Amino acid sequence: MIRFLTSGESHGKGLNTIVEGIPSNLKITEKYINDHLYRRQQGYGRGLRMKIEKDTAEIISGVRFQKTLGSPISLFIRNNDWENWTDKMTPGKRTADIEKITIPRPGHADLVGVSKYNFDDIRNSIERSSARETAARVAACSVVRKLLEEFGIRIGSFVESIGNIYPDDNFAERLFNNDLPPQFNAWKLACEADKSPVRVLNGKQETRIINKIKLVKKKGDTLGGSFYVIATGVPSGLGSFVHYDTKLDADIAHTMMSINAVKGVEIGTGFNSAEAMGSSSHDEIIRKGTRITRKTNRAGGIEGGVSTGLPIIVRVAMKPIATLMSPLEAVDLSSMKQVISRRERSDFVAVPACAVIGESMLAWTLASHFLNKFGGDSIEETRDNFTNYQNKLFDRLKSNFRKN
Ligand code: EPS
Repeated sequence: MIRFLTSGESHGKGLNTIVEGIPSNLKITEKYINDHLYRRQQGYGRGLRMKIEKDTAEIISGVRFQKTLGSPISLFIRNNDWENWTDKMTPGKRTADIEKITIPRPGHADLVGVSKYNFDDIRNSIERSSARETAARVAACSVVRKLLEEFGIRIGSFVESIGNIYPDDNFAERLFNNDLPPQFNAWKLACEADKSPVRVLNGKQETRIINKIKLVKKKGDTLGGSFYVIATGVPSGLGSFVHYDTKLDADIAHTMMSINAVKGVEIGTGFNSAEAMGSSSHDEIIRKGTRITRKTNRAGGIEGGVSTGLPIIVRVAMKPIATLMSPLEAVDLSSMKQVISRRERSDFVAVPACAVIGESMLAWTLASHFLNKFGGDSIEETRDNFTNYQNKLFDRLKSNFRKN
């Protein structure tokens, strides 16, 4: 079983994560982790914070000579902005002149946070509920992303829409139709998307989105959008149908939904399949050499909670950023009067970054099911188990069903 914890406030000293259960002898470097942290920081429409931070993870433990030791891997990301916030965020004594925040912003965890934790300052809520925490997730999940790569599993994402601007040719259709060259892999797709400041695959759409972000920014408003996260090279057999908490699709929905501002998750054709007939919804089964596979991939690579061996296709909806420069109404908790809500430095759009975080969460979920199935204290042991299963899959099916 693998698990990770994160700790850290948005303007505290930094973010910590401890990743546990990773087999020994997996090659990993700070550079590998930092390359993914860099990807999370990009995107047209981000706020000023991303200019202050140059997120890099320091490996504190669990790795020696660039290989995992099987012990907990601890990573630390320093917040450069801490220097500007030491008085306001000190774990030490409060100085009298630190102003309390009393007006909650609609759409944030401000009001629920102060109510639930019995705070007298909304700052106490803002700090941990901030999407800054996702930097620690990306760092933690980069370790398992590296593990999956050892087994040919690649993960990528692209932005489908921002502010209701969609491409004329949605790449997702090709994924559902299984209309992809054999060398297609999800990481190549991610690299393609990374070339765009809004991580879309279509130049015309990119220009329209950037223009819309500029307009919305002028109005003091924000935007959300949707993105796809894909994994290729996933073996069949991850997850299970035996219980609600062993299903791969259920776990993916859980981890995606856990990302700040995510409001919807679909696997495969998702909500569209509710409107289609069975005949245009399911994937016919075919034989390709020593593989039994599917003609199409509308199921998004999962049937009955178990991976089919086809690409995992996840679509995610992110709501618009909740901090508005032209704020909505709220109640000032110090006077209990109706007021205009507060402004706070924020992003205008963070869908491109959210897609990178989605990649990280998918990597985590897949790695968790992968190691549940193949186990291993060392990467070599995991590989033996994996290879054995993969090599025998077709022959086992054939011999099990052979008529005497
Ligand atoms: C973020 C850091 C935050 C925000 C953003 C994401 O920094 P700050 O609050 O200092 O500007 O830019 O967080 C949110 C939009 C949010 O709602 O929490 C980051 O590192 O990604």
